[in-house]
Amino acid sequence: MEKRTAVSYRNVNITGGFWKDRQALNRNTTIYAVEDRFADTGRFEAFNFDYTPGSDKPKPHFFWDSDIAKWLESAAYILAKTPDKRLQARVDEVVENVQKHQDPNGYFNIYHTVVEPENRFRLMDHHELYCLGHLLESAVALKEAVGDTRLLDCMSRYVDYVARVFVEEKSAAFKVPGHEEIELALYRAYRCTGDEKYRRLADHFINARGYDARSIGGWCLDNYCQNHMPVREQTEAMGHCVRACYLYAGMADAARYMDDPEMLDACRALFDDITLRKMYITGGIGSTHCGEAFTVPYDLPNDTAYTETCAAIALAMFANRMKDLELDAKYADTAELAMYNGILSGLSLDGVGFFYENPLELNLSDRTRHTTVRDPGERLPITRRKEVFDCSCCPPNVTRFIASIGDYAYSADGDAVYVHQYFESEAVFDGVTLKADTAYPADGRVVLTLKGAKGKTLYARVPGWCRRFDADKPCCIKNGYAAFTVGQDDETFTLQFDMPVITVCADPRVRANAGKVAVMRGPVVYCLEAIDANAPLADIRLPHDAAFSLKGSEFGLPSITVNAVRTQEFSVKSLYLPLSDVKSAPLPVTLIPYYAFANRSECDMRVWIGKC
Ligand code: FUB
Ligand code: ZN
Repeated sequence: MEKRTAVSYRNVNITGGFWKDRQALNRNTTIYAVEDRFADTGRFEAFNFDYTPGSDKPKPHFFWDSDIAKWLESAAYILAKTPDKRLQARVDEVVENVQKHQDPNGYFNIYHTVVEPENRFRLMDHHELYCLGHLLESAVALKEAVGDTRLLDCMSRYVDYVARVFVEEKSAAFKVPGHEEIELALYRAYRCTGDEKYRRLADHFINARGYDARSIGGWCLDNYCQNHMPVREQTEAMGHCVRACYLYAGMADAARYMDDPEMLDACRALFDDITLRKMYITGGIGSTHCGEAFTVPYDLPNDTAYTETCAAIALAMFANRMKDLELDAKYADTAELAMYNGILSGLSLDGVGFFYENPLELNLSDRTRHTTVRDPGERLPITRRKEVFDCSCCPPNVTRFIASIGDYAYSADGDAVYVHQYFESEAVFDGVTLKADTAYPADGRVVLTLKGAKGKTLYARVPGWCRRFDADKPCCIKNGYAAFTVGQDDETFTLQFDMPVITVCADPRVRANAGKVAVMRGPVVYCLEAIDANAPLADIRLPHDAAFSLKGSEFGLPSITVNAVRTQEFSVKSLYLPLSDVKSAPLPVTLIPYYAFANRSECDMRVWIGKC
């Protein structure tokens, strides 16, 4: 089995360009904004374990631990690069509280200590193992970032306790977590410490899934938490999208650490099912709010898309693991699509607001179309980002993703160096120093300088969206990567990815996009907002030979102007007219990067636009 080693964000410095700006915003604004909102809502205070029923303190939610854990993990990534007294003080406060309130037997969970202690490991959907997963990830992150092992020591004891309850005594009321996450976290702890106990427990939870007679039950089927069949038999992505992709990421780790080709086959099938049948053009997943879930192939409605920010992050995590198990550019292509579109749209441009759902179409007037029934049972995504949600899983997921985005760029395997993402950056790994000079994705030119790589092969991804690629040195294309022989100790390779504005069609089986096109430039999906078009969006059509121009960079990347076409108002009073009587007129419009929608005003928006 192929096994490349991903280069850690710790060895990659983003030195300029698109992601440097986003990391600065994350470090200077977003991390504090999330901290403040989590403080206002009682999430940090909950770690004092002093809530009592009837007190005026907010009642902890059963997965508040995970919100703070993801915030801690984000803080660790930031602290790895930049000392910060405020972040460090908050990290210390949380870690000391965990040390203080962990049960002598190792158990740690706020809700099931102060609210429902009698139900520890009795309720499959109550996220204790999910919370442990996130705490364990943050513990590993703190150790690796700043050498702080305090939290890992605590979580190591909790893992021992969980192994006792779930593997030795089998005394829990369920066999596998209702919300996956602990699997990938355990493999991560194994990778960091080399301690087999983490790998054994991860293997246990992965292998036990699909055999559990007891499931969440109630309103959802077993596929909601991917417990409908053993994981090696799963070929269709089903159920809650975040749970699914966290599991699939754990399965990719399992394939790697268990050396299990059958598991890898299942991962391949699941990945293809998602990306060929169930993924939005933005890299978002989750076609319905019902169960926050996948539905059936090609069911990708735009205005009711759920496309949770966490789900796009989870997909990127899955893809990022797969790229190191099989050389195929489709994995890094998918991670790239999610990162520039369905993930980034979850964060406002000022760094303090979040979308949980990321629809591809907003129709403000449709929100009031039901005038007769009180509760039509319809649910549309919100149209303005919020600073915090009752269920606020997405904001700290965004902060950790952006702070650790360097994890996605490079891998190595001794004989070769792999470039998966193009970030202006400097990286040192495997005895090699790699410098990438580029304005990508504003521009498709990338200059890679490698020192200490003589005799190795350089694999540089040719993005799936790119139709014309040039390089200044001979290369051959292997599974979407340009392979170059590095002949000198200090060598530069210049790559040019042609990056025109293009219109894209969906597979005709995607009913929602019939007769429509989307506009992309490089990996970035564009959208049309009503404030940039003087006509109802549903009436705007793009000619097949539309001439696009780039304009400014108000949102970090150029906007796109184009002469579209709209229908003129009917000259006679009529709701319907023969097509031959209908007149059209040119209409100049401006498209902006999808990630930037809903930042200037609340207005209609669409990614998929009519074509003519
Ligand atoms: O249940 C924990 C998190 O909250 C899930 O991952 C999200 O989908 C949201 O439901
Ligand atoms: Zn979320």
